[in-house]
Amino acid sequence: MNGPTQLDAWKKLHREYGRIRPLHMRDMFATDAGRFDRYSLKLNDILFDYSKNRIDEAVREALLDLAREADVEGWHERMFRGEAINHTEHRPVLHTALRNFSGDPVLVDGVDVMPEVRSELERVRELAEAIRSRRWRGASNQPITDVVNLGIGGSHLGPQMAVEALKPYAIHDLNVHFVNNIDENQINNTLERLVPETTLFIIASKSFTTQETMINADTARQWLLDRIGDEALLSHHMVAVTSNTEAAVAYGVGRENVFRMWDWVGGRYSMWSAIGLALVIAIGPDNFEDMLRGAWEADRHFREAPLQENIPVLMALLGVWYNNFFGAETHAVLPYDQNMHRFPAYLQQADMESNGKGVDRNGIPVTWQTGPILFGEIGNAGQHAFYQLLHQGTKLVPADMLVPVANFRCIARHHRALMSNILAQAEALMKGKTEAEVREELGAAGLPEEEIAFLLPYKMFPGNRPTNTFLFRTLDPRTLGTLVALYEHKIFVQGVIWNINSYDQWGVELGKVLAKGILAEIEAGRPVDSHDASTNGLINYYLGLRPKKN
Ligand code: G6Q
Repeated sequence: MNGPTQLDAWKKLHREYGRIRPLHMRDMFATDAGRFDRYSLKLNDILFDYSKNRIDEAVREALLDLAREADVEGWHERMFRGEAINHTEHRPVLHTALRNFSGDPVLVDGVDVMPEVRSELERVRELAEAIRSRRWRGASNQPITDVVNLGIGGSHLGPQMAVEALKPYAIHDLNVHFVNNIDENQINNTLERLVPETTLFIIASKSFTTQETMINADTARQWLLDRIGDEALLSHHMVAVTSNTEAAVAYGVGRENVFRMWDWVGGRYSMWSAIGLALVIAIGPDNFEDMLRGAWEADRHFREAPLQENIPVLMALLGVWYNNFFGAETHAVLPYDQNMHRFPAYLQQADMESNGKGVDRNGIPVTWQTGPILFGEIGNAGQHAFYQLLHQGTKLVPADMLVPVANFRCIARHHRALMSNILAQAEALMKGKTEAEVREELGAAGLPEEEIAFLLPYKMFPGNRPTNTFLFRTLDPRTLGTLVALYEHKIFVQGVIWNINSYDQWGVELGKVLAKGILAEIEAGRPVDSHDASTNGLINYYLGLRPKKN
């Protein structure tokens, strides 16, 4: 494909956009009682309502044509079959193999990777059970009470998001911490609450070279040594997850405590692998397996459901509709569940690192918009912060709202109020508030006509702001797995339509390389003039002020 703008469906969508733009969803609902039934789908315990979108049958058909013409189905088969669709790194993209319960082989270079996947999962299970059952003992024969995941990006965000989301499923006498940042505050704040003899570090790094993770690992290692003294005992307190086994062993991690990753799993798609070790320890192997099963069910749905009933395909197409035709720059993810508070951050990486690309699969700069700016926050908190802009600002911000029907420890009064909030917000964003409604409201409140006329423009809401609602029974491991996998596939479908490679991340490299050079200059400690004036100025200012002992 040369680019989506050449496709017939794209041109048709332009015409459809001109037709639908003046229409208001409020009227579409008023004239069509079947809209909810027609534009909502179910997958297991998840209801996906996409009826509050600026679409009708003709738009949906044109969007589905776009998916057909971009060969979305051909591409997902290529992915599932293990073709090297990450063409700039010459790699297959097979996070789906990590949750493949079908019994079918998954071939990479002609070799079935499933036996390895299963045996690694079994090793993860054994380690997690040893720690959870207190069989695993630290240097002074005490059980582990605290597990610290040292990792960043894809080796951090997924497990952390899921540990938070699945808190009700975690055991209580074991704390799981995450240290991703290189600033000394985070590791200091974490370590000062812990005891070396009862702490286990997971060095989670696919490459085992990432600066942030390795500096944190060094600090953790020294902290252990200062107390435990004997290097040989470190193996009781450090395990690693990496595709660079030899580097981990050379670092001092016992070979039997190095868990494997594969280069066909991208970092931001790796929470299903041993990178999820901290999560497995927290919620237990059976719950982790339920999460994998939930993801597998989403994989099957993505692969088998016809396009018009395919949730990730529809999520993707709606995103393209607003991104490329309405000119929306952003997409908001608004979970109404405090345990999902890291979900937007997780998706931010999954989406923006995957589809934040400006060059197409042929190496040519794109002339169409690619991935949106994704942001989000817990819904209720957002309502009292940035929803003002969603309702009355000048930007169109399509949003996903996610809410469980019940919580693990449900307090009915809380939950009823929560539900009323999400439903009211989605309705208000869709309907808005007309002049007549404002007049009536202010009149009923007894305001004089002059005051009503003054307040009118401020109190009106344009509405017509699209939302998808995900309503699920409860946030259990299976549902979380399904939700995350749906988003993964949505990202993939958008990448296919935009004709970009969603699985490389060259944009992350430049800063890393420059930081290395600047670190050397900082360590040398002499004034520099090798950069632009601003960078020179900042480095020299820092060198002049930094504490001399550092
Ligand atoms: C994800 C990216 C990136 C990566 C981190 C950590 O897709 O590749 O976020 O996960 O840079 O890398 P390591 O796991 O190699 O430390």
